[in-house]
Amino acid sequence: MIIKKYKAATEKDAILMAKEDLGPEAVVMNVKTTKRKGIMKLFKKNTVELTAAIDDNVAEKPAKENYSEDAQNAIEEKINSIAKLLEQQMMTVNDKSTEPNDEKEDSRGSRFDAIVSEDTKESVHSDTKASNPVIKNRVIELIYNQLIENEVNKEIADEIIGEMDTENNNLPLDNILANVYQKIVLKLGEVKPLAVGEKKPKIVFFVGNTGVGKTTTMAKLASKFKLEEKLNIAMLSIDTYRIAAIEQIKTYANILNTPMEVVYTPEDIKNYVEKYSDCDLIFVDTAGHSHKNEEQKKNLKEMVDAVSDYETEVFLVVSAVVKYKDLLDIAKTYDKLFDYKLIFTKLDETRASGSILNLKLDMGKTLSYATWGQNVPEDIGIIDPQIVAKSLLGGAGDGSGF
Ligand SMILES: Nc1nc2c(ncn2[C@@H]2O[C@H](COP(=O)(O)OP(=O)(O)O)[C@@H](O)[C@H]2O)c(=O)[nH]1
Ligand SMILES: [Mg+2]
Repeated sequence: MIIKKYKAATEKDAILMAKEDLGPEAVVMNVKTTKRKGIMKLFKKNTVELTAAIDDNVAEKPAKENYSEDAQNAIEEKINSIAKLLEQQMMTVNDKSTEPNDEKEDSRGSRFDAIVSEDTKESVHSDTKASNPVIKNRVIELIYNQLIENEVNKEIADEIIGEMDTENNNLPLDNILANVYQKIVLKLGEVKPLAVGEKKPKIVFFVGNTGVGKTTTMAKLASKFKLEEKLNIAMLSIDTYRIAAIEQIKTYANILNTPMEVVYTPEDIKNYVEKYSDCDLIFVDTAGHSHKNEEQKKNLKEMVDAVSDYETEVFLVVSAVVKYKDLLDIAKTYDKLFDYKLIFTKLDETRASGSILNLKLDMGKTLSYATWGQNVPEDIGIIDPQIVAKSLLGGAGDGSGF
């Protein structure tokens, strides 16, 4: 694993620097903007500090050379928060308090104290007769259990842990944590939010099963792009199965003061896209139906194909609450129709965010947004692989902040 920091005037420049240095496979892990305050604003521009990483297998240079002090500090910070979570885990594990052991110090100088509490440390030491390899395995086992607890598929958890050098007795504990954390971040890959097209208009479809939050998510994004980015937006609805569905989208369109039309046929969608071709984005809400209904799937594909002359983007909206087997089934079904990016909804209703990692790895699709509530437009954000990784290692509370 190579982790490096880059400073530039803009995020784009920093990404370019990282990709030039580490290669195209480099993954952005963190972006920090330093805003100049007061009179300094006049003299110095804001700077962006970007942390990027690349897997050893992909990188050409050995990791150690590139492990800058800065980057190490950044990992330290993150590990501290993960360590706290692990500490809680340790506390609950197998609290067999036996005689305290004299040999408390870890000769390798690892940050064991930061990872486990004094009590647990003693109980683990006495459990294992101060045998360091066992302690390390115990930590790895805890991390593994945590991944499984958060519903990461067993094969994926095995892969993450299996890639680690568990035999190496000299591996400091914080390295183990940093390693797992980085592996997860890299596996989640580059996250791509919605962006305007090269030409106007770009047509953005929201597809997915009934009740997953397509309309709400579309309203959240429409609101952000209209109010924050001041873009021209139109809304179409092909959800003609329910009167209420059209009313719902009409309400949002009214609030946002955007045009809204109901589409019944592929011919309709073509005409409306033509009509609103001066818009930056045309959002299309689709009917919530079962992914097993062949007729509905055919109709949906016809609608998307009808505007294939334009730049289009499809978001598959999936609920994080749905059990993984069904999610995979849904994702595979839509994959046969068109390419898509993934939006996960209802992260506020589940503590387990494993399906984000599972679906990413099983389908190889790009992740984009996560939503964590019914409030429009607040409860939405671009998926942050760091937060997902942290939540998989310990839990990110109510799901907000993804
Ligand atoms: N808790 C929670 N509820 C949500 C979220 N997104 C949408 N909902 C709710 O889920 C229900 C169905 O949403 P809707 O957008 O109509 O789903 P659609 O059928 O896919 O269009 C509504 O009550 C929404 O308020 C979310 O992120 N968290
Ligand atoms: Mg809907």
